Amino acid sequence: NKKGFIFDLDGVIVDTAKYHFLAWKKLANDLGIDFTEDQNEQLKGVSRVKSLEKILNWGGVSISEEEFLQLMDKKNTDYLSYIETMTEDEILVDVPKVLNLLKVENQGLALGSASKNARTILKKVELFDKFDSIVDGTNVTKAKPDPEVFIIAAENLEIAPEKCIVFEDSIAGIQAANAANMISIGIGQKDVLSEADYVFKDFSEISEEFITQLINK
Ligand code: B16
Ligand code: MG
Repeated sequence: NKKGFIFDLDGVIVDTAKYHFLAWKKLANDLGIDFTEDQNEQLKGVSRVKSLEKILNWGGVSISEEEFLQLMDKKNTDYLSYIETMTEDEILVDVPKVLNLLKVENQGLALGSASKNARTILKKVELFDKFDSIVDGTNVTKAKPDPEVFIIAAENLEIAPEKCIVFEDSIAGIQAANAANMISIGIGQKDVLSEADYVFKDFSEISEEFITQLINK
């Protein structure tokens, strides 16, 4: 009884949102645009291009295509300087426990992230070798809520979408999982992730029994 378990990265495995926040805030402020934690929330699961478009929109600022590309580059260089300092201490609570359990149970394990830096981050926190397949922002053409990222992950695992389970912290990601016909598990707040099949605050709330039930479903 083999299922595919697909994990989002930012907000599920590690909290890189705080580094995205610092880098986007610096960029926005340099352009004279305010940037709040609340706005950062709205960028979760959203691609780099879409994020910059949103920030410019909020500030009512328009720039040339060339400057747009330069700013994206600058943001990423700044973001990577934070990633550089990451260690396995930054893996979110009980993630290794769940990954190890799934491994022991011989389940398919994949990463499904919008980030183009996913592989770098997984290496920093020493989880790169845990996944049978890694699908990230460099492998997709359509961003979440489009299901592409999760569909490719299922294909790579050679497991039908209906037999896949997705862990996601963003609304767009839950919508993508639902559109892919997969079981969606929200990691975060129930009121925010109301479209998910199940919601847990974090992995410490997910019991071994629950995982076993998912495997045997
Ligand atoms: P990058 P996820 C997403 O990661 C982040 O939630 C989102 O805030 C970010 O803009 C996006 O990756 C792109 O990241 O600039 O590194 O390519 O949650 O899909 O793992
Ligand atoms: Mg996320």
